[in-house]
Amino acid sequence: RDLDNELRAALLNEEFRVHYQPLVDARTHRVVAVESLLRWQRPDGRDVGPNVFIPVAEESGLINAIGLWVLRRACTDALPWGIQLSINISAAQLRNPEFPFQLGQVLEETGFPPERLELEITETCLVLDPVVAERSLDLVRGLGVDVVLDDFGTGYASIGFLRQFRFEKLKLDRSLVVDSAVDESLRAMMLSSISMARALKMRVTAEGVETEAQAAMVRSAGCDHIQGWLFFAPMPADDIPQHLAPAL
Ligand code: G
Ligand code: G
Ligand code: MN
Ligand code: NA
Repeated sequence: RDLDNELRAALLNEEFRVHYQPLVDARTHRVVAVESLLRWQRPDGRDVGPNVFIPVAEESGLINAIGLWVLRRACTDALPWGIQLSINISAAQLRNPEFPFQLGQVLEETGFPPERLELEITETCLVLDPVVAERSLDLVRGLGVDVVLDDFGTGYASIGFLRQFRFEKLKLDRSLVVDSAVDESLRAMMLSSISMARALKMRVTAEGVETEAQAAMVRSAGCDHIQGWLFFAPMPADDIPQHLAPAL
């Protein structure tokens, strides 16, 4: 309750920031996309992580207002960068029948090209209310926006699930990447996940890559994109342009 009131105030007082973590092409190491990651610094100077405050905002429904703010901020910041923008979306947002229309409005307002936008969702978004979720995703795709399954390898996502929702992209969770580098049988599972994704025409990102060995492994496994501290940590918007390839 207290935290929820603080979050309401934080939104009004503009205490939220959006940071961006670059994703690189697995072969060329060029920056091809950024993922937006929400940050909150309280007036007392303490940073509170999204793992702490997002669940609270989901519980109260405030996530809808916060999420809309993130969409506007991220589309505005990333417009001149000319690369893909990936934004995390909560289950509560996807269940909000207004969401696809709000998204359409933000695209129109900001002029952000829909084909450069990707929404990251987790399987819990979809299993709670698959009928509503599927309808929202259809509307989102109707706008020209891609859908990414985040945190793959931590839950229960099955072949049937992947066939049903037809994600454009899959993000292999950090735990799968890290453990595969040291465990042969897990590596075999990761390789077959990637083959399966390819068969379903999905692109694959490996998350949480921190070492050269992990990067080499996920590249040879066939991942398209790599995200992780080995290349870049999340950073403020102002720091992104210096990492982009010069326009031709
Ligand atoms: O960047 P960090 O490791 O602190 O992020 C922690 C978690 O918070 C991640 O699971 C990420 O998906 C989630 N998260 C970060 N930003 C947002 C956001 O804008 N909206 C939602 N719904 N989740 C976010
Ligand atoms: O759940 P989601 O995949 O949206 O969140 C990604 C989270 O992982 C973010 O909080 C981000 O800050 C964090 N992250 C990104 N790269 C690395 C990394 O190389 N190592 C670790 N430990 N965390 C990372
Ligand atoms: Mn994510
Ligand atoms: Na993840």
